[in-house]
Amino acid sequence: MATDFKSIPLIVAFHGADISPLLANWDDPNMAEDKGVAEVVRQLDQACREAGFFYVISLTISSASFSIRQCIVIKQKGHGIPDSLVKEVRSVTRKFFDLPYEEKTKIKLSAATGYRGYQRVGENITKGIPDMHEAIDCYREVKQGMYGAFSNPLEGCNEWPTNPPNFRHLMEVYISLCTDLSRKIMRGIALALGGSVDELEGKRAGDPFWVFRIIGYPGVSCGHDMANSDIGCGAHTDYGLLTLVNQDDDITALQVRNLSGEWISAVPIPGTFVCNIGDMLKILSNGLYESTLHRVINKSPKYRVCVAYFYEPNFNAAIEPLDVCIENSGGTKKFEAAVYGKHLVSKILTNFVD
Ligand SMILES: O=C(O)CCC(=O)C(=O)O
Repeated sequence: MATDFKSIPLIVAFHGADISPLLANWDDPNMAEDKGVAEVVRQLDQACREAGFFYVISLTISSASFSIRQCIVIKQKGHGIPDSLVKEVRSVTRKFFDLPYEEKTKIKLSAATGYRGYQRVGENITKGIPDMHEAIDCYREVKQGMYGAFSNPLEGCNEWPTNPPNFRHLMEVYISLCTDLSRKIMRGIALALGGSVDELEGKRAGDPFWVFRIIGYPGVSCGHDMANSDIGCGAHTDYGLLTLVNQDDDITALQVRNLSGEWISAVPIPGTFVCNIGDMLKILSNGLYESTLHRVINKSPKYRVCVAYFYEPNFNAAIEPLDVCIENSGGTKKFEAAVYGKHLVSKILTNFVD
């Protein structure tokens, strides 16, 4: 259950002041015994219990401009996602959304494309209300008949634009690095929950699905004819395990709801990802961790870009509370098993205007 947090925690594990112990030891079955890893795990646990949101940093501490006391730092040494790539991903995104509508809609999302591709402003809806954003939605490939009938709506390959020319390659490299980083963070979270280091692998998330949203939010001065609402993305929780948000450095728009119902801004911290946990991790943790409600309101006159990577369980995994989490939360199982792919498809089928 989330608390009345007033800011999003930034993880600072003082063993070299970063999460490099976790990244360096991720494939060591005894990594829990490393002091640096233990400190990162402690901070991940606290952040997931208190807020369900935290920042991880991909820069060296000296180049980051924020107060260390506010945050959780995951500094990456070697295995990380270069800051230049993180920025380039936002830059090509901006170039794509700058194109004329006729160009963008060449890769239009529809039921026939497996809900993959471009959607114009107002086409995505949250709880029935149009969102003031445009986006390209991508999913890990689902081949015909791969998981049975329930996955039919998502069958297909992604719709990539040919303009900007390097778009697809860049995004695919980025997705692969996000998958790698998320897997390592999830090993820390598995330990934080009191499980074994590979608790969230194998039949649960050993073959992780992913969702990828490339999003643009018009600024308030854009005069967009659909801008009859200021809600860029309505209040929602994420569906899977862990989200990595790569947001513009100079616009504060993402807000997270605390226990009292106050909206707390996830103020951009250059060189960081905002991370948050999703519905499947809430179930696995038997509610010890919250998939916290969040929304986006771009009050800036500037166009805002965000690229969100979602690390998910195996598509057909039946996700239910871990025994250790049932024990640690009073002994009662609070959630029935949910098949991740069914949860995802049910959400996608209600996310778009007809
Ligand atoms: O734009 C953002 O900062 C977050 C987007 C988001 O919450 C989502 O796509 O689920």
